[in-house]
Amino acid sequence: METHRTSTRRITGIQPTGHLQLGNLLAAVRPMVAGQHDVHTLAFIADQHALTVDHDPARLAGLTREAAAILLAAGLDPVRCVLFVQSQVPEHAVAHYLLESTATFGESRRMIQFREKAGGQESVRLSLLTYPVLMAADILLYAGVGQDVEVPVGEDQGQHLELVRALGRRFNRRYGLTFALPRGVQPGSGARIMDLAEPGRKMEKTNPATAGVVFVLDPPDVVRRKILRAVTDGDRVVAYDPVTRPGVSNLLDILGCVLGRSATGLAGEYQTYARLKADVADAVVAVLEPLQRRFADISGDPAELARVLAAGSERATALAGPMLAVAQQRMGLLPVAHADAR
Ligand code: AQP
Repeated sequence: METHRTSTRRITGIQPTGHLQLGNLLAAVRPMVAGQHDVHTLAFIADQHALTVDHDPARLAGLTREAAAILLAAGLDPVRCVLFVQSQVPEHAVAHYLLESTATFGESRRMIQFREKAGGQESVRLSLLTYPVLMAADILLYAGVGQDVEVPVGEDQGQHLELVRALGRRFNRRYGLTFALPRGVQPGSGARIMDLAEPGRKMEKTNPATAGVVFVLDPPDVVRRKILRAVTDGDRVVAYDPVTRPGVSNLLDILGCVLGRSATGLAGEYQTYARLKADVADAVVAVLEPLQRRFADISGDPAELARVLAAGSERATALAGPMLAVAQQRMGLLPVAHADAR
């Protein structure tokens, strides 16, 4: 049995909607790896969340394996942590239905991300509306009474976490105390990595304009080129101010995240944008190159990767199964029966 400094559980999901990018790595994956000795870490590839928009099935399967291999290559220890693929633990989908029967249409429709992604389109998948409820299932299945559960959330996920807490609270009130309410925590340094070509928007794996997105598996020369061409501004003084100087501040944030230093402190050390960009490129390549070598080894052995994920889903099922059974029984559903049971 692995021991950790605290009994806290930390739950993080990564959606395989595209190739993982630098923002995912610096703000989600690296802090997860750094914290794995302190807290019980549950990390899953949220492949069902990627079904909420039109997708190519073969690509989704490939991106799911790729994301898992990147987590391992970044240093996630699958013995110390529970690493699994969401759809391989069917308890998530079953608990999703139970919680859908707790949630209301009105509160799901009010989610900002739904309004943004649905954006007035006629044909929107129902799962896009209900995916924050699946997120509630992803978390509450591991949040038994008395359990301390934390969820790293970026600022755009805050509203979803509030919904998770509201549904847990409502379930407890209606059916009896069943779930602990999770806490939201700031992931890593809290820095939001912005697009290098459009520093007014977040770096995103699904952005079709890839010039400003550094993908974790981009070759080093591509990484350098994207960083050296990052949009800054006409002001020649290196200073940290994300509001008025988003481009240069983003470069300082990236460097700060990689080196574990404050972006403001780093600003004082640079006289020119060229020097800053060169150092950011070197620092990012120094993180990505060894990760990419480990990734090549891991993805070169798909049978072993499948075995690691199968072991992870067994461990997740051992935690989620009893929790689901309690929730079902509290709602008045009969326990799963076996014909040969006497
Ligand atoms: N640019 C970013 N800066 C800081 N953190 C980021 N995250 C994502 N982009 C940035 C964090 O990465 C974690 C996993 O994200 P996700 O896969 O669940 O989905 P996301 O937040 O929607 O990530 P993307 O890359 O922006 O994907 P798409 O394009 O699908 O929307 C989360 O902790 C997230 O905050």
